[in-house]
Amino acid sequence: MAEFTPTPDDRFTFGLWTVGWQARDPFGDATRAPLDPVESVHRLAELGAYGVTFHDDDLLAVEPDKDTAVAAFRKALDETGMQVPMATTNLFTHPIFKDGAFTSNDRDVRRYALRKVLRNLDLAASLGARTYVCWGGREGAESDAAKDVRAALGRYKEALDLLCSYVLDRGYDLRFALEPKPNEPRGDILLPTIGHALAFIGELEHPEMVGLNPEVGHEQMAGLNFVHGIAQALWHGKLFHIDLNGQHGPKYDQDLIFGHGDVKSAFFLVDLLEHGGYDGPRHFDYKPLRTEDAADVWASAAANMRTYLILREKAKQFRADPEVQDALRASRVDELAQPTLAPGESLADLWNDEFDPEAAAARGYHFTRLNQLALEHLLGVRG
Ligand code: DIG
Ligand code: MN
Ligand code: MN
Repeated sequence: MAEFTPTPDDRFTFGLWTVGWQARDPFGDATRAPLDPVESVHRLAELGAYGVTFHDDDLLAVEPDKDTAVAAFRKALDETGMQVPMATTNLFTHPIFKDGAFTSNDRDVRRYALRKVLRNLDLAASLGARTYVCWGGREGAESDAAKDVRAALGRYKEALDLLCSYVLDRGYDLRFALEPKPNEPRGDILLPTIGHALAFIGELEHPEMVGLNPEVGHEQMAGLNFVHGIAQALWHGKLFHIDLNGQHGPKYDQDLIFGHGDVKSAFFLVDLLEHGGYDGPRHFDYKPLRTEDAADVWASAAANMRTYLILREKAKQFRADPEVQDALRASRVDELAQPTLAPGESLADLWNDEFDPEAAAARGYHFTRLNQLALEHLLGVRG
């Protein structure tokens, strides 16, 4: 029986804000006490994690003095060997950001937001982070009268261009990863999906320095197929990081434990990540359920990693199953990788096909058998 105990080699990482979420929501107060980031580093290391990620403000959860908090954080990282592959800025909690940060109508707020990010870029680089996430949770509006979206995108571009030039000037080994989300906390958020963010990146001064940090639940909130979104991000070479969690379709952002939402999508996501050329951390951005106590929080962190490892093993068995390989061939899945025109073929050649459209139309693709095999691997009755 495969072992599902995580080790740092699995490169699982967690945001400090996940296990540290006090479970305050729009309809209720916190159900858990503040959590010291130092304890999170040690506990996650004990559970087999590879690293942690943070917003600037997360470090101040229990220690208001920044130098003291950062020193304690560094000490915990040194003691555990935990890495910090990614960092980000909290541009959404403080009331100053109520109309956004980079795209607030208030120019002074936009300038303050840039200073807040610049300060944390220095800290992120000093901790060895390679990816810097920008989630524009407050960049948006509740009314189409309130936001000139063309102007907002201009300010968004201005901010990213400035931040990229700062990283280049400082010689930091850092890239930016935009995190799309369609709504919540704003009525509509700018750059709502992977597609919007990819189009935006193409307009930047340094597009090679900007990629994506897609989150499972955010695309699914918009009713989109997350596996397709990740495949397109990979195809563009823009999957710089990923936020793994669970979601039950188009509703509020649930940030469930990975696999605790659409588990079939999670299975195919792990299959893609493990065989599709993503070599970044497997990062969890989830919220322990508000119903849980402190001990349950650590059980929830372990559940993310264990579920990923179980799905990784099932995906491996799925791909190794001779019947699956036969079904993939019968469904001509591999034929899609074959260019439609042969090397050196001209359009003139295209007209020379001997082809019977009616016969082709009558052919079946046998996807039912393939999908049933996948489901049976997932349900544990094969492999
Ligand atoms: C929410 O999905 C966002 C924030 O938690 C954070 O800025 C980002 C980092 O992954 N995800
Ligand atoms: Mn989310
Ligand atoms: Mn996220």
